[in-house]
Amino acid sequence: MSEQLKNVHYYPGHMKKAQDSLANFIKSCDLIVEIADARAPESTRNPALKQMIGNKPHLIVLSKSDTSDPATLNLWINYYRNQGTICFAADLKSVKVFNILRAQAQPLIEKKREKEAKLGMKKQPIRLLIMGIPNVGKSTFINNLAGKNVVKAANTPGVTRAQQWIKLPNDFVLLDTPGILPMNYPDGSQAVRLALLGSIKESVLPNEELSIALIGYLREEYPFSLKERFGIEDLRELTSDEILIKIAEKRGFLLQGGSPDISKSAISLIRDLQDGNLGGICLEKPRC
Ligand SMILES: Nc1nc2c(ncn2[C@@H]2O[C@H](COP(=O)(O)OP(=O)(O)OP(=O)(O)O)[C@@H](O)[C@H]2O)c(=O)[nH]1
Ligand SMILES: [Mg+2]
Repeated sequence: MSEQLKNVHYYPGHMKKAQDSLANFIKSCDLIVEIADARAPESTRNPALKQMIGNKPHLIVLSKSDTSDPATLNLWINYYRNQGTICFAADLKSVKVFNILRAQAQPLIEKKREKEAKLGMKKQPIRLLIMGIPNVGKSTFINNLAGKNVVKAANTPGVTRAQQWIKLPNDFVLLDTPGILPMNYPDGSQAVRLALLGSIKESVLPNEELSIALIGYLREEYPFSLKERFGIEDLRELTSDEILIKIAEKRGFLLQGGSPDISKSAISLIRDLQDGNLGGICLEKPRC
């Protein structure tokens, strides 16, 4: 891995501001819903946010399950459940998750209602704080629960820039928050995964190196994805650089003069991963 991929420092000012104000919101909410990407669950969690959660009731939603490898995803769900954390995976774009969430949060809701009854208080809404790194699907999760588009969601990091409370037509109130990245990456491969999945914006890390790293991983763990998507049979005889050239040739990405357009090939491979066109992929496995 090159020095540029190993030493990533990318922590825009708006993230620091968002992280600073998160502490107060954490205090006042009933449940923290942390969204992480089902293709790299642990890499798409921010250690600083994990620490801020403390003992607050906490649930992990692994988004984009439709693009993940089901067998490895199951290992991850069990990994978190074995740690005592409530966790479920979902395709937030096509499966309604309200009932799943309500069932998972039920013990907590009952506890809150009992406390209110004891104090003679009126029922208060259940306050959920939705947090995570950029582009993991926090706003999509909220739109899913609301049953319509109440907040903006798009495949680019940093869409949500400010905290925003959303009232649902039931007992729930949700807080959408801006994505917050880790301040640094002791293990460079985490930054690579975040860039590949679109949580670190495209201009921060070189696409060609990212795509070579991706090819290196896919040829070991998911050779069929490269074979099926691009019709490359002789994977073992090719280097990762040569595979990137082959992808350019197979997709017809050629520069003037006919040589392969590596840059276009790299961007399109990364886009294929992000859009789920390479089949179900997990970029990491739990250490059991
Ligand atoms: N395939 C798939 N795409 C999803 C899913 N959830 C979210 N997305 C897509 O992921 C992209 C990012 O979603 P957002 O909801 O904007 O993510 P966010 O976490 O709010 O991002 P920021 O506000 O930038 O921090 C969008 O293109 C969504 O359509 C899912 O479960 N499956
Ligand atoms: Mg958002």
